[in-house]
Amino acid sequence: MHLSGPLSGKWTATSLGLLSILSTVISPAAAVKEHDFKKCNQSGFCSRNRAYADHALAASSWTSPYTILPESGAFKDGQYQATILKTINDNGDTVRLPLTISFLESGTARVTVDEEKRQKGEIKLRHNSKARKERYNEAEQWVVVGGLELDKKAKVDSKDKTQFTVKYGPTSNFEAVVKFSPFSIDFRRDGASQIKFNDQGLLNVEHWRAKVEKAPEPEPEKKEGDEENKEGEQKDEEKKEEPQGPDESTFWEETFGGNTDSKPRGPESVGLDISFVGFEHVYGIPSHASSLSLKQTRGGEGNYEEPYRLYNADVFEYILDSPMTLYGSIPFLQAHRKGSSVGVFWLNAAETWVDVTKAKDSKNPLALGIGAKTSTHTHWMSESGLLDVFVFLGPTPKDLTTKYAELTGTTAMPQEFAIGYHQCRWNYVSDDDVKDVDRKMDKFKMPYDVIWLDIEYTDDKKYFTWDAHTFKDPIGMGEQLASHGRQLVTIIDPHIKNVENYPVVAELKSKDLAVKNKEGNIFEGWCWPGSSHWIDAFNPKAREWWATLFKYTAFKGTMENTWTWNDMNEPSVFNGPEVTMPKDNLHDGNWEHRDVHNLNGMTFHNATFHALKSRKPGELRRPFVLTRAFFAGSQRVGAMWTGDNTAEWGHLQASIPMLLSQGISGFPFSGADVGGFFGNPDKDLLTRWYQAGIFYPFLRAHAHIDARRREPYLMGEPYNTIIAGALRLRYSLLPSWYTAFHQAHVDGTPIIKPMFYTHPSEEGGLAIDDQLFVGNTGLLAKPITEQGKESADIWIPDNEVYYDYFTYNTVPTSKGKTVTVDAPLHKIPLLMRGGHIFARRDRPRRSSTLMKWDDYTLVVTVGRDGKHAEGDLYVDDGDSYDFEKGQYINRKFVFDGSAKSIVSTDLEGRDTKSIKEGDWLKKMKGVSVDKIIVVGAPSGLFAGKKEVKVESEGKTWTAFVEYNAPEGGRAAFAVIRNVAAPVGADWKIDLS
Ligand code: NBV
Repeated sequence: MHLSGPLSGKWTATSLGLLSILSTVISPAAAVKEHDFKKCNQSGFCSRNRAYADHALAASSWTSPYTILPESGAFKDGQYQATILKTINDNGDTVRLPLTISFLESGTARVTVDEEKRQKGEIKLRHNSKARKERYNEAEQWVVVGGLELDKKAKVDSKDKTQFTVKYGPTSNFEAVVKFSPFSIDFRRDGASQIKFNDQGLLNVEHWRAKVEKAPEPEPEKKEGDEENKEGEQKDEEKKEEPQGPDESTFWEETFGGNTDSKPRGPESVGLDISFVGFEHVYGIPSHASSLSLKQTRGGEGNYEEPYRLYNADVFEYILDSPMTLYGSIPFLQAHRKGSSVGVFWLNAAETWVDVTKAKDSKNPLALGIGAKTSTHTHWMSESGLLDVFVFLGPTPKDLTTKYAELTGTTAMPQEFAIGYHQCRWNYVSDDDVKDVDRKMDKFKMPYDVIWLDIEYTDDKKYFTWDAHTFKDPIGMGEQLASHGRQLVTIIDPHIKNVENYPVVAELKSKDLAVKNKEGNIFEGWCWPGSSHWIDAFNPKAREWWATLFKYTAFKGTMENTWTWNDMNEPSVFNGPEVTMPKDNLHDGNWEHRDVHNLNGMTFHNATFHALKSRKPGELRRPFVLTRAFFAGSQRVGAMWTGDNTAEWGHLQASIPMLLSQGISGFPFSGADVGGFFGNPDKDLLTRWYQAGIFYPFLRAHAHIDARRREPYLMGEPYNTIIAGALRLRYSLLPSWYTAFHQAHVDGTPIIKPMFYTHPSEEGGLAIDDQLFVGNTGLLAKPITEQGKESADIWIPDNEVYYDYFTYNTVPTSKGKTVTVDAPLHKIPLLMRGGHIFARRDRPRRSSTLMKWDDYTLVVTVGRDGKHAEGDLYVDDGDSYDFEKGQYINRKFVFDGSAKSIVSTDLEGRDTKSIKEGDWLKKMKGVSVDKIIVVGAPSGLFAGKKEVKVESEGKTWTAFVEYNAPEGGRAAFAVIRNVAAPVGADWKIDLS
């Protein structure tokens, strides 16, 4: 039992007093397995919506009861507003649902369906709840940061009694065909349908209603033999006889695992079918331990039985290959086929499930499916809130990530150290322990930037305090780390220990800043500290107060190199339903937790991000905060990791598609615990995990408190050397990683990219999710994730030339083929695609900070034509916000075989000389591109050459060339040394 660790570990007298209570309360959490989380049929609204779908799809003639009242509609300035009438019974009674379709300048369309506010008194909440009565409509305030300008050029192109068509989009080649009855929308690009809403008639807005107290049903007469088949068959029989209509048993109350959810507003879910016409692959909606290309969810061979679930939860020992929910959610889904990428963003923060099915469309029944295209049908179901969906019509994967980023924001530009290696475990037990690990990493020449402290550093799980016995001198510890440019991260969770003499909880209570229970009193639940309260980070006052706690003067023992880890912010509540908060809890503004659950983690992460920004007046540094729970928009405030994985090969394997999915879903600053959190990896597994981990945008090793110590230097030889080599490879490539982060920051481009993203026209790559490209470097990695495997089969997406990263061997390839690359334990399968230039810093150092002023090496991989390669490099001070004021270097490098040159220019065409240089830019004048390695060097340009001329800023000088002719399978390569070209300036190398 894993929880025995922290309990048996280090408990003081007071906490031991809690122990017996705690162990009974938290033991359910300790045993969390699949069955501790709801299946769709255990969630009232999910099963009602699925039943609705079954009914609609089975009926020979199903008509969706939603109709636009045409006379209610008006189109103005890029927006259509109307009322949808939902017929709710055979008498023809209706409810009114305001509909807004907005066409945005970016070419994105937005469809919002609300429910008309009732007259005061018409709807009474049950239980006298204080919950708000309208549908939750504030998700936008948390998630959307731009891109909402209406497209005034969008116009109604045609209209008749049954439908109208709006033409919109940057080149007016997008159309929305809106049908009145039943209501549906067909989104088309260049005249061809791409996405359809309510085509299957599954739109379902569970309108608010008053609870009708039914007289108890008379007990059915008992007959002999009834007992045996009571549970199963008889219930099924009853169901069959039931009159049509939803199962009302969970309308007003719902119980799961002994917890009852009082549902003061009754049923209020929203559901909609969204079809992707002619698309066989859909991706996204993380986080799930599943493949990148989503599976079908309605059963059948190889398919899931359950919908993908999005309900942020602390899933203990999560299982693989499952649509089960995990710690964070992003309801952004993309569909892709050759020639088209489209997507939808379902902006709803309540519990959400998504069914995915695929079907062949055949217009001609005699065609027997021959030549038919496969379409993917998705069915979205959320428990409450608005129906609010953004539609992206592509046509490329990059268009989708860019437009999505316009709405939800991009990755915050990280501290440069944050993309180095992070050394974590639960727990480093004392400041001496931390200092010792720090020294040993140096001794074994393993670079690292950050060491982490988990919950045991605190005084009895009281955040913002230190255990005075084990962490006697946190500042001394911080200073040792700082002396070689290293950082410390301390964990701060959202549960605040409910105990006497703890000023933090006293203030939380006295200032009334905590989450409330359904009665409106402070919510009390159980977590690591025992009895706890939760800060309500939805409340602006709570966020202001939170910021005061992080000031260096308040959180004593922290300093400029201390940063933060937010765990358990789903939120994890050990004695709560599904290990989280009761849905009828109340947040700021009296919104029910049900409405905002998936946003909760982000609000806490956001509060910490802003708190770190205001630790000291005048200090303007980029914060680093890691979060476990997240939602769309979390990318703006930090990094995430995939939670508590296990030290098994399967988990190593699963990490790659999970992180690729994060990347295409707008939150690329992501990682998985290297080594696996639970259990003990053997040395081969740990080594392979490091070799894979160096391709995670966020690279952190972590281990459970019960796991054996596994700092990489403890592995012995040859493992130590191999792991050190992998870490050094990451460090030498940091300039390229940072450049990729900058791209993500600018426009939402993923940092690591799956094949469908880089090669959208190659059908063979659409389902591949075990290899990746790093940024724009052309580096193609396929980490080994299987035990004992000593080679990798890499799928080649195009007809470019590919070189082995380490040997410069040209791999025999052609488009669509798989090449087998040798990968004994010490070797990482890593190829370089021809046609790229990427930057490295080759001098091994202890931390990224110490590499700050090192010169650069450029690697030029000459393309198959022997003539061309290009790439870029972004550099800034890696710490402040001065980059927002032009204090950065952004270069474009071009190797041109015809012009016989390698040239560096400003990527944005800025006149760099006119930029007023701050200290950092001034100092960067002394930093050069000093070495250039040209792989695939054309002999015509390099053979026999000893020197080349370098010109920059009116001066010329000589650099030295060493040419190596091809040998065996190895490509020709040239090394140009002593280039001494200032990295921030224009320069040219003349190869003539
Ligand atoms: O704080 C302890 C752990 C932490 O190490 C881990 O990374 C988190 O995902 N935390 C969860 C709480 C308990 C885990 C069983």
